[in-house]
Amino acid sequence: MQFITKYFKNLKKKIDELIKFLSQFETPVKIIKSAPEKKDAGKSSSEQSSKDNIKKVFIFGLPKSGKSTLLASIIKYIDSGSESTLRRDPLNNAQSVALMRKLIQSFYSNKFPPPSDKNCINLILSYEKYKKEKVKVKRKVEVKNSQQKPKPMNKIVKAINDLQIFDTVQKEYKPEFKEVEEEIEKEYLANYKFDFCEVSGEELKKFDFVETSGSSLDIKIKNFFESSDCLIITAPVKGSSLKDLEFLRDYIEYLIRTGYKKPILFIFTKIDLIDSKSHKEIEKSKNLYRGIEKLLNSHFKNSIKYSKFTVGSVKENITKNRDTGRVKKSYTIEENQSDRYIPEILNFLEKLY
Ligand SMILES: Nc1nc2c(ncn2[C@@H]2O[C@H](COP(=O)(O)OP(=O)(O)O)[C@@H](O)[C@H]2O)c(=O)[nH]1
Ligand SMILES: [Mg+2]
Repeated sequence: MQFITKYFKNLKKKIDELIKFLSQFETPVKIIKSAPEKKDAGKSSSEQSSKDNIKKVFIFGLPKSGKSTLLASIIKYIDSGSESTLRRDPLNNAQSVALMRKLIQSFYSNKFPPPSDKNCINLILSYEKYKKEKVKVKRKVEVKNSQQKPKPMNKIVKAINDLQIFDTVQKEYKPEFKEVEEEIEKEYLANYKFDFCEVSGEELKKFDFVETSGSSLDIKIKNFFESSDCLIITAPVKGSSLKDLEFLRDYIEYLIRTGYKKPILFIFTKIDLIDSKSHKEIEKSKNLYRGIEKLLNSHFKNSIKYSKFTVGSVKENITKNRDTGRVKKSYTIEENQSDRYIPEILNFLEKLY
């Protein structure tokens, strides 16, 4: 008798617990949303740390070789393109933002950027874009198990099981896992920040140790050059004088002598000036740089890339001064096609990250 009383007491206790458990289902069910996956979750640590890392780009090119036009085209491409967003930072880079405005304004009215008289223009170009990256991830997958996987229990059955009132406890299922590696594509927001240093013609000449012996390069420019992450050389396919080419050649000798190790992008500019169908014209322009190319290829074989660029088609405007009778030539952009050439250049720059 005592045993039966104890049994029923126990059973009552268990049923009370069961009722208590079931009563919680009367309260409204809360849905907790998991936090959205961060877009940059797939970033590798090197990318994370380089987020604010600014890459220095030294642009070397003789006066009027198209350096400013190239910079204006890069800004325009980023500003008007659908895949990237130009970021300005007027609080930290007021000068840069002012210059950017000037370049964009002249460019959108089909004018070439105004020449600069400063010894070096620093243009901080910052932009972001979504990038896809293939990453390898390790994942656990269940190995086929001889033991049968139990059907998912509903909460009530599980509660009864847990309370162990009845003898119906299901055998514990122990799945076996193995680790597999697979490649997945992750999207992340990449930040790029470049500091372009475009040196004025006068300052650039100070690289010419033959002509200006004794005069030294501005220390800021020298430091920038020495700490640069890459070098862009602009070389027009037409219109360079023999003196210009000699100077460029000596600059390359200077790079070899000082052991420049960073990536170099050699851009043939103003390619609209030669007829792409004329074999003779192409050969003539190739001949201009043949010696320079040979020198570059033998000494910077693994770090040099070549590219080409044009702003598009250019219109020559001739105005005659009524009083003096002097003729003045000016150029405007007829059709801006620079966007075509920028992705290759940006690809080179983004690889620095
Ligand atoms: N035909 C042609 N002329 C260009 C092109 N880019 C620049 N120019 C001309 O070259 C001049 C100098 O260009 P700029 O970019 O200021 O050269 P920088 O002195 O090296 O900065 C411009 O005013 C234009 O007249 C181009 O792609 N095609
Ligand atoms: Mg310029």
